Amino acid sequence: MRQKVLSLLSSAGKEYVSGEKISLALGISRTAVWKHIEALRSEGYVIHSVPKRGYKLVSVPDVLYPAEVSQGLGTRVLGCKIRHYHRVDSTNNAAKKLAEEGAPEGTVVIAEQQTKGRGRMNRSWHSPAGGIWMSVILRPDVPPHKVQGITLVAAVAVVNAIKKVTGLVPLIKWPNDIFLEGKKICGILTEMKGEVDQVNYIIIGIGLNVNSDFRQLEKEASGAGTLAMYLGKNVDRKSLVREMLSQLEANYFHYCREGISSILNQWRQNNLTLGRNVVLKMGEKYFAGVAEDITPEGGLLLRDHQGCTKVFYSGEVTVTGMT
Ligand code: BT5
Repeated sequence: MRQKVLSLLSSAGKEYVSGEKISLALGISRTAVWKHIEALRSEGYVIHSVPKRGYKLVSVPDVLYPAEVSQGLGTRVLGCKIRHYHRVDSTNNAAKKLAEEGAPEGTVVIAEQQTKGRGRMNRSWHSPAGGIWMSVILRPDVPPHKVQGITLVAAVAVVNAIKKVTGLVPLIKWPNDIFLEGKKICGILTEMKGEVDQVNYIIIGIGLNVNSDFRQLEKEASGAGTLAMYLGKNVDRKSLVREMLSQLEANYFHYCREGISSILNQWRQNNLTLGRNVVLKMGEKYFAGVAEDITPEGGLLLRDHQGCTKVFYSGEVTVTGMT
């Protein structure tokens, strides 16, 4: 109901809407209207009220509330349900719990802050206010060895969304880090539950540094950057979330229908790894060579200095120079 009160106020634009009109439109008492207005105010919405004229929505908070994200969201499936937290341990954990309880494909979890954000191999992911910490539940009909491909789908979607909303041009470092001018601005953590031959669900966790205080962020995660730091101003996080969900939905359904080849091409066009001399660290071992290509399964094809090629499915890549 609070959502409906909000929609009425926001569709009135700069006009006042009387309490009576809201109560008639929604079939609730004037006292109930007032209670919803107070609840909205406590969430950060600024609503002016003038006797005999009613209420006017003056400003909305910079919080990724489901009602705000959904407004103008052009997707069919992704974001069909959005769960929002001011603070949560990890949106991937929260999404996993929802997936276990049967949440449908496209369910999204968003948090303003994470207290135990995770990267790969249980590394920590620093998640202060001002970023986008979001997880999406997918239930694709693919075998488990194809899941890494969906990480590529997500990386391409995030890059396209950042380009469209900010004009900045980020690049992907294999397997799933997104960089701007040498700084890591985004990481993607894909987790899955499945049987030997079938995926039960996938959680795509996206951590994007948007407007957080970058000096503070750098202290916690050296080499990190934010979009605002490059743009010189804050970015509208709601538009960015909406664009990421639309791009992800389009790429994901394309991938399910047509396979990975066009996504791979987009990945190749937007990466900073291929064609470079790299060192790949896997556990305690190091492999040096030229990053030649990405495989349809998301593996990195490395040619060592003796000319032998090998495909790697995990590891840390450091770019050491041009070939
Ligand atoms: C990643 O791991 O890059 C994947 C990060 C995924 C985070 C999202 S947020 C929403 C969802 N919920 C979660 O709990 N996780 C996902 P990895 O490649 O392992 O990189 C981790 C490393 O990045 C750390 O060891 C730090 O060096 C660095 N790092 C930590 N926080 C960072 C930040 N905010 N920005 C840039 N780098 C960071």
